[in-house]
Amino acid sequence: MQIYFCGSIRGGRADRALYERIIGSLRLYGRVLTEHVGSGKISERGEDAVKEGDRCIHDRDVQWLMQADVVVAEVTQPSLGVGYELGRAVAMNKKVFCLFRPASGRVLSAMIRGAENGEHFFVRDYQEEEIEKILEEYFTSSFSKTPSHSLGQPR
Ligand code: 6IA
Repeated sequence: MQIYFCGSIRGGRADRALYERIIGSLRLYGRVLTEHVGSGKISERGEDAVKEGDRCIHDRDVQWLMQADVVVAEVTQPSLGVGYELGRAVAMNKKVFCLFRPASGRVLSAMIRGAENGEHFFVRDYQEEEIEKILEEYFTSSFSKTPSHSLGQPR
């Protein structure tokens, strides 16, 4: 199973450590294509991207999105890039699972909350402590997949 994880980069890195935790859990279900989203080396200023160029980043990410079996997004920190990825994922008919923390005090965009359709696109409100359980419930109900600790290796 190939998993595309979305989280804010230039939109702000306040939740980076949580992204790393989510990526660690997602590895129990398959290969995470976008592990860099949780990396402490990537700042929101994005100076490191200059070498590669934004077009390369965009094109590579869209390729990975096409390959993905499922898209999981932490959407609490608003990010244009994450919103764009979700829109592209819907257009590709991908299964999408969005995670939002109401305790942040934010209100999720209607374009994400309102995209929920009970079929391919789900939005789940959660608290940080329950993340592992919520991912397990999602992967079990949508893919009949239980966590496999032998898969839990970085790429
Ligand atoms: O607008 P944002 O930067 O917050 O968009 C974040 C989303 O876009 C993430 O889910 C990533 O999949 C994707 N994305 C944005 N920037 C990059 C990137 N830059 N590398 C890979 N994916 C990216 C290189 C890091 C750079 C900012 C230092």
